[in-house]
Amino acid sequence: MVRKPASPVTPAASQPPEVASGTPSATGPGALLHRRLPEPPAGFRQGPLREEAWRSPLRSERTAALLGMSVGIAFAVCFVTGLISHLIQQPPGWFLWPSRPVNLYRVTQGLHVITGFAAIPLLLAKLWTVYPKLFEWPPVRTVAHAVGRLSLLVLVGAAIFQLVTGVLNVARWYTVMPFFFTTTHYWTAWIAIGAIVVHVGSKLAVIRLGLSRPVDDDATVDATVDATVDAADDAAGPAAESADTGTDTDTGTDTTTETGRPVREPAGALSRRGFLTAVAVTSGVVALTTAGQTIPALSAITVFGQRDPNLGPQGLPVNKSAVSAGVLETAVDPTYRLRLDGPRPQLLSLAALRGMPQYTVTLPITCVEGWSATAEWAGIRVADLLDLMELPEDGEVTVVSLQEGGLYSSSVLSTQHNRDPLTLLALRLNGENLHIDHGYPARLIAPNRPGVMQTKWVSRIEAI
Ligand SMILES: Nc1nc2c(c(=O)[nH]1)N[C@H]1C(S)=C(S)[C@@H](COP(=O)(O)O)O[C@H]1N2
Ligand SMILES: [Mo]
Repeated sequence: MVRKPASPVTPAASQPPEVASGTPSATGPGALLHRRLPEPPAGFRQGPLREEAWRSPLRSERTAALLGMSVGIAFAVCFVTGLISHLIQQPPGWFLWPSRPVNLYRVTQGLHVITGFAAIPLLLAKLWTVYPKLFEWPPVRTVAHAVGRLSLLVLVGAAIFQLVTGVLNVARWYTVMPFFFTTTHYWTAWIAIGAIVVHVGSKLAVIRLGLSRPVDDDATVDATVDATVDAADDAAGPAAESADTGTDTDTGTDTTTETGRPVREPAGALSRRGFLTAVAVTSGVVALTTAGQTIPALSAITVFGQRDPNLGPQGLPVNKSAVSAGVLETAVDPTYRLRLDGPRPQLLSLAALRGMPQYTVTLPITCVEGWSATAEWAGIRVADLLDLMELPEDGEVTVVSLQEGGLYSSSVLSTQHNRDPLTLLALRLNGENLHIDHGYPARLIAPNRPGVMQTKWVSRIEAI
């Protein structure tokens, strides 16, 4: 039970200001939270629960804090970029997404997927660094301690869930997800980010001290951190109390001897610096080999990207084919008419559409799954069609597909996008008539918009 001596504890750490001033009183509601719970029989303390079971010097507060910080930053980037993607697709009244710069969504969504993939090795390393805490003894010290451990379960569960479902979605492996990916991934993101904020808040003292020393200087920092945190954590007793197991944070104390001097690592063993470097390199390699699906210069080394942005009919990937959308016949029906449902309804044949002024734009398709590819599109300005149907300047429209049912068979074109001169009802792609899988006879292409909102096989434009 005596995990460490009082000797390495600095006077400041053994009397931290938090303990002196701000601890719950012995009678307040805090007292219940911090009352010691009875310890389970010592006989249960076997196997991984043994005191000496976890000895790797690679597990220190310092490595845990650095890895935690990188996981935190990665999740923050994923959260913000994911939130942007969600808001664009389901915009509340206050949210206006601009049509320029044309590649902005490509950057935010590319970052979302690349960062998510790069976070996998970081999270694995972080979990490896801290998982001995699963076996801390006693399993629960106080009610507050038990609540803290439960909240970690939520944090780890939500974080793993986000990375796993994100990868499954990019891999388009929906059969193993018995829920609707988009909604679930969105709400779990809030749980994950909330749990991260709570976790960081509760560990600030450890994190600050853990980060304040060089990586390989493991002499007294861990013990100091432990003492401080134990004291703050565990107001029931004095900081250096020998009965305090301090297992909350001291997975790295194994390198501290009774006198607080570091144990020498055997020559040739992986150092902490080496461990962190290996993790960083792995994460970087994953990022680079994912990024090729959206950064053309890296496409040759794409391993984790599911799409080569150059592969597919007319040099562009296809997500939903004409066959799977059930439009094989309707799309090539000679009686096809584009219906404009507005103040002045119109029916336009393909020949009529081809007879209107044609424009050429260079714009990317940016799939939410992270791949994107730039192409040259030619067709009619949507603004011209809106004028034809006499839609008011501030009017919005829904673009509807020949495809019946399906989540992406229609999309809303907001005022920011529908009058933009780059927003086309495209008839041609890279110099040819649209391939049927790219939306023949006509598809929407607008700047700075998720792929799911670039509706293919358009049959109707409808005023809202
Ligand atoms: N009608 C319809 N349009 C659609 C879809 C769809 O399922 N149905 N998928 C969208 C998605 S998810 C993407 S990424 C783009 C891909 O366009 P592309 O196949 O021409 O590359 O089309 C979009 N347009
Ligand atoms: Mo997509």
